[in-house]
Amino acid sequence: MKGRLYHRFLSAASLVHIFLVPFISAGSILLEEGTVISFDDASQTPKVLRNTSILITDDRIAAIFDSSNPSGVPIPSDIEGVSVQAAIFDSSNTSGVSIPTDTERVSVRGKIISPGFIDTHKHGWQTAYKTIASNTTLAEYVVRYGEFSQAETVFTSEDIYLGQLVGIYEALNAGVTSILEHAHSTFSREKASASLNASMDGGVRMWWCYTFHDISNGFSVEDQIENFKELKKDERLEESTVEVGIAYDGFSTAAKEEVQSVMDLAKISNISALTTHYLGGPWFFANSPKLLHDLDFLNTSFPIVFSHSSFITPEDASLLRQTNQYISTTPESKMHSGQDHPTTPFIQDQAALGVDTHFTYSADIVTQARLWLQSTRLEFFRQTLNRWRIPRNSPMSVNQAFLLATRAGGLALRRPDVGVIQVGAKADIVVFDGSSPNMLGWVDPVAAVILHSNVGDVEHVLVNGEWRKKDRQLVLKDGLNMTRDEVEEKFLESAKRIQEVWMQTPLPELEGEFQPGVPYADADVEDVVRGIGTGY
Ligand SMILES: *[C@@H]1O[C@H](CO)[C@@H](O)[C@H](O)[C@H]1NC(C)=O
Ligand SMILES: *[C@@H]1O[C@H](CO)[C@@H](O)[C@H](O)[C@H]1NC(C)=O
Ligand SMILES: *[C@@H]1O[C@H](CO)[C@@H](O)[C@H](O)[C@H]1NC(C)=O
Ligand SMILES: *[C@@H]1O[C@H](CO)[C@@H](O)[C@H](O)[C@H]1NC(C)=O
Ligand SMILES: *[C@@H]1O[C@H](CO)[C@@H](O)[C@H](O)[C@H]1NC(C)=O
Ligand SMILES: CC(=O)N[C@H]1CO[C@H](CO)[C@@H](O)[C@@H]1O
Ligand SMILES: [Zn+2]
Repeated sequence: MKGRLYHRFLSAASLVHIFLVPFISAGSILLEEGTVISFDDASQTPKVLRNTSILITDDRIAAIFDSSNPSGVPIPSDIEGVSVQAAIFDSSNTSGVSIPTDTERVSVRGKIISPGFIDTHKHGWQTAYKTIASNTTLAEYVVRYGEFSQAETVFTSEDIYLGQLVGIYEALNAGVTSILEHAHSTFSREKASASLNASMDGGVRMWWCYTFHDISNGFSVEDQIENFKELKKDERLEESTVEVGIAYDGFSTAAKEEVQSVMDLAKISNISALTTHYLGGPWFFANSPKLLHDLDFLNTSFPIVFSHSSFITPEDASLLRQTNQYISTTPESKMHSGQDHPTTPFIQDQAALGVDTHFTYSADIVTQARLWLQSTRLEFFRQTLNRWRIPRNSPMSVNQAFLLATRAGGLALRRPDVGVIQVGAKADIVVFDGSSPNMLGWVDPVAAVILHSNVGDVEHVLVNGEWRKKDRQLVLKDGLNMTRDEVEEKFLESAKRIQEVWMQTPLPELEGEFQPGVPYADADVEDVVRGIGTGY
C-alpha cells in the first residue's frame, strides 16, 4: 500500500466511499498556518482551529494539522463515520503528515480559511439585466424579466452563455463555490445547451437543474424532456463539477399528465437534485412539501429543494423534517421584491441560503447570511418588544448564520462532503484576508466573516482543489477558448443590446387581480426629499 493515500469514509447517506489517490500527485496544495473554520460533529457547531495547515490533494482535503506540530498526529476527520485512521495521510508513516515534494505551498498566516459558500437558488442567465430592475417587484418581474417574458425570444444562445458565465464569475469572485441552478433559460435546444456549456466552462460546482415549463413557443414540455435526456448523456459531465437535476414549478398548476411525466422522469433519471419555487400566501406558487407529499413525491431518493418557502406552514415544516428535504431561503430576494418570509425562520433547521435573481442585488452568500441573521433577530426581538418586554438575549448567533451559508447547503443537497472543512471533504475553500481595515482586530473568525467581511476580502478561492481565484484575481478554467477580457467585451455587447430592448419596453400595467381573489394594490412610498413626492 506504500505510495498511496487511503481515505475511507461513510457518508450520511450510508454509502462507503473509498478514495485511492496517487501519492505523487500534480495537484497538492498546502495552505499553511491559517485560522480554519472547521465543523465539530459532536456539538454541531463551527470549530475554530488556529495555526492550522490544510493539505489538498486533487479534489479533496487530504489532511488538516497543527502547523506548530507538523510531525504530530493529524487532526482527525469529523465527517460522520470517518475514523481517526482516515486522517493519517501516509499509511507507511503513521507518525505525521508527509507533504509530497511538488506541493504548492501558500502561506495563509493571519488569514481565515472558510468552506466555500453555497447558493441554493439562482437563475444565472439573467446577468445582462444588471441594474435595470432596481425597484422591481415580484409581480412585475414575472411578466417583465422572468422565464415567461420576452426574454425567451430576445436572448440568443450566446446571450445566455455569456450571462451564465459572467454570473458564475461573480459568484466565484465572492467565494460562492456551489450553486443550485434553477436553469429556466431552457427556451430551445440551443439555449438549454448554451446554459449547460457555460455552467461547465465556469468552473463552479453546480447542480444544474433543467426547467420544464410551458413557454408556448412550440418547444413543448415533451420536447424538453427529450432534450434533457440528450444533455444528460453529455460525456463532458463526467469530468465536470456540474451535475444535472430537474427544476419544475408545474406541480400546482399543470395538467395531471404533465406532472406525472415529470415525476416519472425524475424517478428514473438518477438526478442530483430537484428544485421548485414555493411561496404560498397571497402569491400562490403552491409547490409545497404538502402538495408533493400528496403526490407521493416527497420522500425521494434525491434531494428536493423548495426555494423561498415564504409562507411555509407547520405541516410543510413537519414533512420536511420527516423526509429530510430542505428549503432555500433567499432573504434579499424576499425583501427586495415584496415576497416576505414571515414563517421561514421557524424551519431554519431544514434551510439553506440562496440568492435568486442576482441582477437585482448582491450575489454573495455572506451578504445573504448577514441580511438573514439581522432580519431574523429583528423579527424575534420585535415579538418580545411588542409584549412591552426588553430582550435580554439575542435570538440568533453568527455561528448559525455561518452554518446556513455553508454546511446547510451541502446537507440540502445531501452532500456531507460539501460546505465543510474536514478530511475527506471536497476541497472547496475560501481564504479571507484578515488584515483589511474592516477585518483588522478580529478574534472570532466566524463573526469576522459574517459581520465584517466584504467580497474585497476574498483573496483565494478553490473549487474541487483547483484555483478559481488567486491573489484576488479570477483564474479561468483550463480550456476556455476566451480570455477574461474577451468574455467581458462580449458580455458587455450582449448586455447593452438586451438592456436597450428592455428600456424600450413599457412597464407592465398591473391592474385587476394577480390571482383570482388577490387584487393588486399600492404599497406606500417613502421619500427622502420632503414635499416633491416624485416617488423615484
Ligand atoms: C504556528 O506554527 C509555526 C510552525 O511551527 C510556528 O513557527 C509559529 O510560531 C506558530 N504560530 C503561533 C501563533 O503559534
Ligand atoms: C514520518 O513522518 C515524520 C514527519 O513528516 C518524519 O519526521 C519521520 O521521519 C517519518 N518517519 C519515517 C519512518 O519515515
Ligand atoms: C455546447 O458545447 C458543445 C461541445 O463543444 C457544442 O457541440 C454545442 O454546439 C455547444 N452548444 C451551443 C449552444 O453552443
Ligand atoms: C448517478 O449519478 C452519479 C453522479 O451524479 C454517478 O456517480 C452514479 O454513477 C450514477 N448512477 C447510475 C446508476 O448511473
Ligand atoms: C422514506 O422512505 C424510506 C425508504 O425509502 C423509509 O425508510 C422511510 O420510512 C420513509 N419516510 C417517510 C417519512 O415516509
Ligand atoms: C429602473 C426602474 O425600473 N425604475 C422604475 C422604478 O419604479 C418607478 C415607479 O413604478 C418607475 O417609474 C421607474 O421606471
Ligand atoms: Zn427563483
